[in-house]
Amino acid sequence: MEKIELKLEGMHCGSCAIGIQMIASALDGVSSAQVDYNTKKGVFEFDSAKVSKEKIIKAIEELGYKAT
Ligand SMILES: [Cu+2]
Repeated sequence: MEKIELKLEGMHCGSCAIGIQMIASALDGVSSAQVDYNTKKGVFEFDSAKVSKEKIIKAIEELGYKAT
């Protein structure tokens, strides 16, 4: 299991954070997603055999946020 922390840009309220959490946890291979609106950071745990960091970032960017 791998863990990454991403800096998230473009969130403007708590439900943005929940939306990112939901889309990330819906990805196959992602076991946990914790997004904090106040710190603008998200911590994602995933199985690197099933999903990549790039794929998680892409899913977040498709929602209209920037993840680095
Ligand atoms: Cu929002």
